[in-house]
Amino acid sequence: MSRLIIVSNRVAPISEGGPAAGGLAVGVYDALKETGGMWFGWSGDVPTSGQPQIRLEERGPVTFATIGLLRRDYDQYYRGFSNATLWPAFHYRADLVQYDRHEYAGYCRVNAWLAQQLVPLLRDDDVIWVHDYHLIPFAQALRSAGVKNRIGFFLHIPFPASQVLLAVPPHRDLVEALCAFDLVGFQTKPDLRAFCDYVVNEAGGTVERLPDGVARIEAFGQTLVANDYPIGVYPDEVAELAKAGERGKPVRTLKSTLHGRKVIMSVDRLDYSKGLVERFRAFERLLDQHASERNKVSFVQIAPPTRADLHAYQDIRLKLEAESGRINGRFAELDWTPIWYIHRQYERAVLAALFRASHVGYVTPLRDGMNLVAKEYVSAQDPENPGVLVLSRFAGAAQELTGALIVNPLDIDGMADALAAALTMPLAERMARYQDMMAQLRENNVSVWRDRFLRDLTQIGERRGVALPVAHAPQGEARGQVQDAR
Ligand code: GDG
Repeated sequence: MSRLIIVSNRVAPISEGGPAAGGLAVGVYDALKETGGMWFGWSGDVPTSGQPQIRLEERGPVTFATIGLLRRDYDQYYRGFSNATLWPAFHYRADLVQYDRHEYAGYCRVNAWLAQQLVPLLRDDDVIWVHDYHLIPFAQALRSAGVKNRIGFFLHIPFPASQVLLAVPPHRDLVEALCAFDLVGFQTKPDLRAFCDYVVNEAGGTVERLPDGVARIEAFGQTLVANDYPIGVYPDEVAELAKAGERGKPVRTLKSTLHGRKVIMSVDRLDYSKGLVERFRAFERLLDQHASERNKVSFVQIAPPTRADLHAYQDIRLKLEAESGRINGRFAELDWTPIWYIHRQYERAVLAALFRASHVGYVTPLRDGMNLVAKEYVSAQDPENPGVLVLSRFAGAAQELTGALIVNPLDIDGMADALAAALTMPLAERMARYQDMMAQLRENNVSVWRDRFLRDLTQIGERRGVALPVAHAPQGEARGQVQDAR
């Protein structure tokens, strides 16, 4: 069997309880710990002198291969082009996009350098799976170094509509770089459609839907395939963690402090894409317009810090501190704090137990590739007395978790009404919604995600080599048109 090589910007430090905050790390680690293989990427260190050297560490079936980044590389590749240009653009925040051509040059340089570091570690039959927006030029870089292996790419964040992508000056180079992979995977069908739309309408390429639903793309002189692969969790594992923590200290503390009040729970990296300000305001609106909920419910927002050296992240932090202070000042009583805003990280097991102890999971990003918290919240519930998920329509997870109360995070009144409905929902309806979502989560767990992607990647020779007949395509579906996925 071929060895699996995972490449991601950051190789997450793994503690006993799994990786710390960050969806990619959680999903990738869950996938890799079963197959074994190598995980290659940045160690998180920024050495101040000397050339960074690769460090290899074996842990069970996984080899961690990590390397530091020099300060200039960190600034240009990671903090600059990846997180100040691509992240906001891909989350539809063209207003926050900052672009500097030196940073883009640094982004390409670091991709090439990382690829050169990986090459000596590769074997001929390795399957290489590259993750996320930091590493879009990685396949081009490996190919220039002579690597012939199969190389797949999975984008964890949304792929934006063409008109938004055009805000990133080197948009064409980026899509051309994506086309150098053998397989490109997206979280949802709308992301896949947006990519195909760019290929056809901006790059003059062609898209054919193969009988099994995969898109066969020709563009920039390359042939590749693309599809949607919604990432999952291990719902039963999360449920066990949550159950085990039911009588643990964090849950006991929460319950004794709340004196029987209900809990609305949110957990997000502190990121402007997660819609936290709108969420705080909708909770305020709930207290305004549903006065019976005052002093009956608290909203707990856990938001571990992330990318704190970027302006946009300092701004969102200040805004949230101001909003939570203002709302608490307005409604708090001697015995009741409406919003608990906690700017720190917790262990995975503690989070699972807190999810189970709360009545509403409040997950309302403005844009999100998938959102694993939504899936973890549902998984953690007590099947006999489950909580209700309130979920943004702009999270990829909303495509699957149709048993949630789906909201538009810009509609503050609508979100307040959904919270009120969630807090008063009868048990029978909560159970029906929970069962529906749990069935979906079990059917598409994280190993299904991994296996579907790797199966398609290993079949690529057949798909790319000869143009497979589009035998079942209905008449009129000419090449060059974007056809709907499956
Ligand atoms: C990206 C995409 C996509 C959060 N706080 C703590 C903690 N977490 C864990 C959660 C969850 C993960 O981090 C966050 O995952 P999300 O999916 O919600 O969001 P992103 O980090 O933005 O992830 C996203 C994902 O990649 C996977 O493809 O779903 O759309 O943006 O697992 O539980 N974990 C711990 N302590 C915390 O305080 N241990």
